Amino acid sequence: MPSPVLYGATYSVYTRIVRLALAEKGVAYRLEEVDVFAPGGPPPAHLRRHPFGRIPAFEHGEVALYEAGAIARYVDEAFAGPPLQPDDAAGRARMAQIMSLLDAYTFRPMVYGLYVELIDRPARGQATDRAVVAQALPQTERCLAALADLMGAAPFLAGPRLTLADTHAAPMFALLRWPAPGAALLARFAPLLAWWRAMAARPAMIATRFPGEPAEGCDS
Ligand SMILES: N[C@@H](CCC(=O)N[C@@H](CS)C(=O)NCC(=O)O)C(=O)O
Repeated sequence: MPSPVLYGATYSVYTRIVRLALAEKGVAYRLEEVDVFAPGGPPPAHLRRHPFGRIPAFEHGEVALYEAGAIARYVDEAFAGPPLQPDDAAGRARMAQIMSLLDAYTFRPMVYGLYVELIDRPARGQATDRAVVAQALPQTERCLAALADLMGAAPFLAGPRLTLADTHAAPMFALLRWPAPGAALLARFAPLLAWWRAMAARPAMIATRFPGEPAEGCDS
């Protein structure tokens, strides 16, 4: 079987989610860059892989997938390496709950509401929409409170060991702590901050940093 191919971009949160799962499993793969934000829209070849024109998409032999959570589960189950899902039904359900919470409630305020408005738009010479930021801050805080509650005293989001919940969350947190208001919000949740720092120090996270992403703490 040939090595898997991941179609995505180094700036993409959802591409990084899959890259983290591949790296934590120790799976060699090829990243084929696809720019879905190109002026003409996603390339036609990519629309055949992903009918919604998003990234990532994934191929491994005959297996072709899109949707990061599904790809990450496939990577965990199809390859050798440390298991990235809990052994028990309750643990797997908790992991899936956190991944769903991140997709449904967290990604938009954390990434578009804070990172894009406060870092990305100014870097492009565009004005920050303060109303969007003002709305995103309490929405993000609610997500952090829910995650901290679900995490309890465990070192990882879904229990005692690293799971796909952690690899799903970490790229979003990398963008959250980039603008100062995001970092300040995260600092109010001590267990989540400790989790983030441990995640940021993992070789898989360091190897997949977003372009221009500031290093965390002392690892630079
Ligand atoms: N539900 C998708 C979300 C993927 C997604 O939104 N990817 C972003 C990049 S991180 C994208 O392709 N955005 C292009 C667009 O919004 O047009 C998944 O889980 O893979």
